[in-house]
Amino acid sequence: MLDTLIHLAYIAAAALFVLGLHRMNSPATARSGNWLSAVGMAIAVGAAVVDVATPAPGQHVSGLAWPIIALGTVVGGGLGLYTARSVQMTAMPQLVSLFNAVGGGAAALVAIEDYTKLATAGDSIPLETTVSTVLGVVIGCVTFTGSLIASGKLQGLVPGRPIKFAGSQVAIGVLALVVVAGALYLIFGAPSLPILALIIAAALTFGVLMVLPIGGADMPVVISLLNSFTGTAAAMAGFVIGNPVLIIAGALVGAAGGILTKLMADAMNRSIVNILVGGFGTGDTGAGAAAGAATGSVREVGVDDAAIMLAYAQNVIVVPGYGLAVAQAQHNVRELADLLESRGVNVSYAIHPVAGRMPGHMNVLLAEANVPYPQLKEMDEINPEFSRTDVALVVGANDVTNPAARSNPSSPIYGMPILNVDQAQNVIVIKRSMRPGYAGIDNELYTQPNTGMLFADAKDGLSQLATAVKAL
Ligand code: TAP
Repeated sequence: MLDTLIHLAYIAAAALFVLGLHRMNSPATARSGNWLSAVGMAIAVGAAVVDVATPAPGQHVSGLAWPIIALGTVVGGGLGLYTARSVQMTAMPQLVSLFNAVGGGAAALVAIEDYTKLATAGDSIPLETTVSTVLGVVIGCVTFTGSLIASGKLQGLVPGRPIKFAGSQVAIGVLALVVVAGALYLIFGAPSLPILALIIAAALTFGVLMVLPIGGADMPVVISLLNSFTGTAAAMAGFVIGNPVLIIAGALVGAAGGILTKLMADAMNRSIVNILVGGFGTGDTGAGAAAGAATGSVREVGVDDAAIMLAYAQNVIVVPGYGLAVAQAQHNVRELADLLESRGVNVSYAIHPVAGRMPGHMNVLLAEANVPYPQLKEMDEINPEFSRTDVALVVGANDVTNPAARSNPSSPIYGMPILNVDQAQNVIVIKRSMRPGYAGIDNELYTQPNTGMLFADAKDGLSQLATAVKAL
């Protein structure tokens, strides 16, 4: 009876995970989706605790199980709550990466513990257990160290530039061979703890060497890929210990992370392999960016002229990008938009899928400033609107507005879908200088005759515009 209840609780938890994930489809329902998933997780943890507390006849549960579960819940839950509440929005990618590391490491530990128990008992280990164990250990260990390096790169603890050394490719190849050979030995040969230890060491080193050569600015894609690995490792751990909810949750994370990785790569018109081995992007906005200052005739626009253009427009599209996040100017853009709307201007926001440095970066920022969701338009929806728009106000966005992606086959971003900002009647660009963005290339938009550059920090520029609009 209790067993049935526990399984029903697992099914309810799995259903809540699926529903929660579905509600993440739109910013309007994402918060409730998060809550549903959290309730699902609480149910799953509760059911697992009851499961441990009521061992089957003949099954021995250590007296230490309860104190360890209680300690884990208090320490893990407390740390999770504290970090989630205190983290800066811009530091979210590195926090997600740390959580990935913890998830991957935990999945590997579960598999290692189970295998060690079976191997030391001297019994023969069923093939399916060995396969799940080996996969769980390998994926979990690669995710653990890979995610720590990714997090370190984003936090500035590890240099963001691609780090390569002589023979690093060979070393990666040798480690991969060691992992595969060791896995085959365990699957088809006798149980062996030294071979398991060798696989663990090789997989941990592989994770480090896999992520070091990737540029810091590509880390969000790498983190999404590692997130997908975490899910897969957790699903494997679920197979090892026979826990259905771990299998389902792990498979959901694995699939969702994989799809997100593919979507991000597509939105940058790059393959996942190119991201992993391409060494693209410096990861630092300073030195690399300064290298390619744009040439051509640039027209500057003053704050007062820009304010007049905006205030007397019928339609304005705001195009936010990474610079908006750097300047933390989300509240200022909202204030300016409110002022314009009070004058009868239609304002909407064009959201490019990879604007900023993490998935949903612009949605999260604008939601923080309570910008109404219906004003946020996805790229495919807003692109036909630009040619009917009086003013496109670009705030700290660069690559995602570069017409070279459409017209210049030799451009590194050629083929990347962009926002058709250049088709608006007038374009106002707020940025601090002519320095390029993440891709390190000039933007043809800035030399178009209908573009006016307003050189300023996004926060300052927007608040000066708001003051000027108020004065009209
Ligand atoms: P970027 O092309 O990186 O351009 C950002 C611009 O913001 C820079 O040119 C910079 O110019 C300006 N800026 C920086 N700080 C500013 C401030 N305080 N005030 C005003 N402007 C400021 O950004 P984007 O258009 O959002 O494109 C994102 C890029 O990142 C794409 O190339 C994309 O492929 C890449 N990427 C995105 C993701 C995800 S998931 N979002 C993941 C990996 C890579 P100044 O220095 O002159 O001010």
